[in-house]
Amino acid sequence: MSHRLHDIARYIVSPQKGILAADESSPTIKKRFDAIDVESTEDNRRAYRDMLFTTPGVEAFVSGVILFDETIRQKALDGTPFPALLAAKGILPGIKVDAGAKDLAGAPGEKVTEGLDGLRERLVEYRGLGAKFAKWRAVIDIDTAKGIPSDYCLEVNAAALARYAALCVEQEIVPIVEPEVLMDGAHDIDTCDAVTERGLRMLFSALATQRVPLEQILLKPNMVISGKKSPTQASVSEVAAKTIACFKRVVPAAVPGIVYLSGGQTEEVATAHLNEMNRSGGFPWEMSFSYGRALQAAALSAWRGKAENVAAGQAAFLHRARCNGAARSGAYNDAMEKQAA
Ligand code: 5MM
Repeated sequence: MSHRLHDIARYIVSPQKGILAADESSPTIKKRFDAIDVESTEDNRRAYRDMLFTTPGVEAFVSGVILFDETIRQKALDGTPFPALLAAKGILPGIKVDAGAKDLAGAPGEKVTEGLDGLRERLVEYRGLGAKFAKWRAVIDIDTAKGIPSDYCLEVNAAALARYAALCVEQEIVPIVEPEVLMDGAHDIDTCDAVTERGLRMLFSALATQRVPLEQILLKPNMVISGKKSPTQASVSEVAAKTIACFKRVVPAAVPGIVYLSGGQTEEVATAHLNEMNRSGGFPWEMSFSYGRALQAAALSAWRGKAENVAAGQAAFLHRARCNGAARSGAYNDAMEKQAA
């Protein structure tokens, strides 16, 4: 077993720390910038990421950042390549290596993530650029009326995630394995629970078939949560209890850490859920965060593309990172939000 990969995975889930997912692809970052009326130019994208990555003190709560292909090649405003700037702060650079979710043939309404062709060669290049870990995201929708997700969709996505993970391990890069069950629908929390369990069973079976050492990966799942349009919204304690119970049924204890995605939860709710899980305890993995929107939303609106707002954007980002750092040990509370306000 590569102790190096296990050590990197363990480092990423160090106490108080988690991951900033800043790997928005070009269409996604455009959507985020449109919302604050900022044009999505290469320079603006660089300035935004520069603001996040140079936030003083954020390294106390962020152990890794997932970058997009463009960003891993960019330099900070002071000329330092972003991976080197992050590494100097003790933050590991990571890279999104999937090519996005595309329509799945023969399965209307379902997706499969592409990007396996040439992946070995791309991993070699990314390792040379400083990447210590990678990320691949499968997107699973729920539409019970249409029988979605099908076993077919879950199986092909699990197989692709496992092939990606095996290649990462071969190339000495920690794979973050992200099977995301979307929270967009009107389904209740028990439906999310059942789909998440079904998907994870297939995923861990595929990982075993493809000889992926579980000690060397991190799992980045959705929480077990009510669909956004569901009339019944589960409480924080129900989400925490059902998420822990679901993962205990299907995620082997050899996996060093579970780093949740936020998936469209508000910033405070995503923090509260993580906090409640860690407060409850009783599971064998580190439970941490790999949030995109739930770490960036306030920072984006404070920044609005203006250099004079950089300090405000950084303060907003540091605040969210600190709250999630506290949630790693169940120490987050309302007072932290009130103090910052
Ligand atoms: C930051 O968003 C990531 C990239 O999304 P696209 O490939 O669609 O541009 C995304 O994969 C992200 O890493 C995860 O979904 C977690 O982000 P959220 O916002 O759900 O915490």
